[in-house]
Order: sequence, then structure tokens, then C-alpha cells
Amino acid sequence: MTAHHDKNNNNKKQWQLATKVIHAGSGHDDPHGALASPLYQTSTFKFADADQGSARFAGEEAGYIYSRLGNPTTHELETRVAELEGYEAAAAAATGMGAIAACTMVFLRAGDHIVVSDAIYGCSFALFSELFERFGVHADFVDLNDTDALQQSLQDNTRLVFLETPANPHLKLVDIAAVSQVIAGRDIRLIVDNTFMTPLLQQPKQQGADLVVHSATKFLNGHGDVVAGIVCGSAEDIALIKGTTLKDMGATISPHDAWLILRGLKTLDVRMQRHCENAEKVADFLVQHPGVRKVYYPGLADHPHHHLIGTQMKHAGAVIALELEGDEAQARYFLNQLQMIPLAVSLGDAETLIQHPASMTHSPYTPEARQKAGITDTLVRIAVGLEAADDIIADLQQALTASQQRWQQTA
Ligand code: 4LM
Repeated sequence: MTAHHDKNNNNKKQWQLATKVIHAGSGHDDPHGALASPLYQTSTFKFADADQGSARFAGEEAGYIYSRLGNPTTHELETRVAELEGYEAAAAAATGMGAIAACTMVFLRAGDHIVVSDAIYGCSFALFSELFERFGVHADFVDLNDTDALQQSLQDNTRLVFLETPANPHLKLVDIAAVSQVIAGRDIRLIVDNTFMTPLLQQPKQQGADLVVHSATKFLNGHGDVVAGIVCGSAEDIALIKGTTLKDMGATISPHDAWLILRGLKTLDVRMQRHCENAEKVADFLVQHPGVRKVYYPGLADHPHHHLIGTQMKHAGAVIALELEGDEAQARYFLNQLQMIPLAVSLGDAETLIQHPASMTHSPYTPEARQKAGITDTLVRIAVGLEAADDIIADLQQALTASQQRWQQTA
């Protein structure tokens, strides 16, 4: 370890997040002094001799074995994101769903019960409501802002509360600290999906989350060229996840994808600033447009949980949902009119993306569950990107004008 590294390590706790996205975890000792993190694109690692191999497998000697179990590039990513979220450790996964499955199943066995926020990403809903049920774990989907409903949903066998805030797709917020207070003193872990915020806008550990999970596919990577996930928590919980659900079910990240996310993370702070500025401008535009019936964006003063901005979260983020005047066909017509903005699921990319949750990201919900969660058939979700805000707005404007004309003709 060089003097330079020692100095960095002594100061790193005081670093601001804008510095940590670049420097945290980058203590690699490349023999050539490479500035960028080396990519250890290897499946396996050579042992010096048989004793070393068996000692590593027995956990008696630190060191790498095989990339499903750990890899230096992956480790660098895990260290950086853990520091950003304020946890001791992290485990990277092949996808966000891989991370969610690994960090929930590890704490569950047949007969257990979990409580989940009523609006979450469609595949998380499918995992908890369908797959878990097949293995004897029952999930109740609850409005977690209703403290009485949360209290009543808790059972002796409840092991986890899982929530997303802001919720995909309509940006409902959950007061994490309030949930944490209700479950305090029980043997229940609180897991927060922080994908929509990133640690730069919200650090759920400060509100009492035991684990924080991300789809790293989104803002963390930021360039739309990777699918990945990551979960942060105590060293003990992360060691358990790495040693069981990740090791034996195998949703481990590719070192190349970890390397791309490390690169993407360096610009997270500047990207989030631009994402947020653009989203505010787009929300302001949508609110005043006569063809738009409702805009869901926590940054707007009429959002029911607007008060959480400035306390739980630093900013409303860059995802907006809206309802157009008209029916579902009208929403589809509008999507088809866009010229620059791609019709695509995902979020957090340089490109602004737009999609129809009821038939796309939230199609795994039953129609009844969608209705209960407030995910209407006319809802459209915009993940605001990094383009010039005027160009995003101009594309939305021309598509809204065209669809308004259609609606006036049909109505
Ligand atoms: C989408 N979302 O919404 P992977 N958690 C949240 C998410 O939004 C997602 C995942 C986990 C979308 C994907 C098509 C809050 C995904 C799952 O896709 O497995 O990395 O993350 O558009």
C-alpha cells in the first residue's frame, strides 16, 4: 500500500458524494499504475499450490477462487456503492431482479410472511406474489403510508418488509422512517429499492433500512448498455447473501459489466443534476398542457408526499408519470407520435425513454392488483434523460398536439 493510498483512506470518510462516486473503493494496486480500474475478465484464479486452494475454499485464507464467488473488478464496484449508500458492504448481481431475489430469499423459508409496498416494479411484484407463493412464502401488498394497515399486516412469521420509494411507475412515496418505526424491535428486515433515487438523492440507511437494493441497469450505470443489480447492507448480511443465494443460485455480475458501471458511476453526480433539472422543466411543461389530465411527480407542490423532499430525499428525481385526457387508445396514439424520444422500458439512461406501464413494465400485475395499486391503463411513464430540455419538451409538445387533435375528432 503506497503513502498515497493511505492518505486517501484516512480522508475518505469526509469525502462528499460527488468525490466518492469517483474515488471510493479505487484502492487497486495495478503494477503499471493504471488510472482506470483494471478489468479482471477472468472466470477463475490460479492457486500457488494445493494447500492454498484448499485454504481459500475453507475460508482460512483470503483471496480469489472463481468469479461467481468474487472478482477484483466486482469488488471495487461493491466497495464504491457500499460507501455511497453508507453501508459496510455490498454484493453485485447480474440484474436488479437477481439482486432482489438474492437479498430476500436468503432470509426466508417456507411458512414465512413478507410485507411489500402496494406499488412496485412489475417483476418484483411477480417474484413476491407468484414465485414466493410456490415456495410457501406469502406476501401481503400494503399501503405502507397507512400505519394502521402496516401494523395489522405484521404477523409473528413476518421476516421482511420490502418497499420502493419513489414507486415504479407512478412515483408514490413511502415514508421510510415511519415504516422503520412501526417494525422496530421485531425480527424483521427492512429492504428499500433505491433505484429511482440513487444514493446521491436518497440514502435509506439514514431512515432505518437494513438493506438497500438497486437495479444498477438504471442511473448507476447510466448508459443503457448493461443489466445489473447491487445490494448493500451489513458485512454479516452481505457475506450471507454472497455465500448462499448468490453463490448457489448464481446471479453474479459479469466483471465486464461491473467495470462499465464503475466507469458510469464517475459521472453520476453531474448526470443526476442534469436529469433532475430536465425533469423539473418537463414536469412544469406537462402541468400546464391542456391535453394532460394529471402529472405525477413528487417535485410538484400538489404531490401528496411532496413534504418528503428535503427530508427523506434531496430531489424528486427524473421519472415522471402522466395521464392524458382520453382513454387507453389515446395514450397509445400519443406514444406512437413521438419522434426523438424512444418508446422503450428502463430508465436512468442518457436518452429520455417513454413507456406504457399497464401493458409493459407492470403487465405482470393482474388487472385487479394494478387497479388497487393505482396503475391505470391511461398512465404513461417518462424517464427524463440528458438531452437539451427544450428538445425533450418540443417532442412531447408535438405528440401531445397531434393526440389532442385526434381526441377532439373522436370525442
Ligand atoms: C423499468 N425496471 O421499470 P433489472 N427495481 C426497480 C426497477 O425499476 C427495475 C428493477 C428493480 C424496469 C425494467 C424494464 C425499481 C426494473 C429490476 O431490470 O433486473 O436490472 O431491475 O423499466
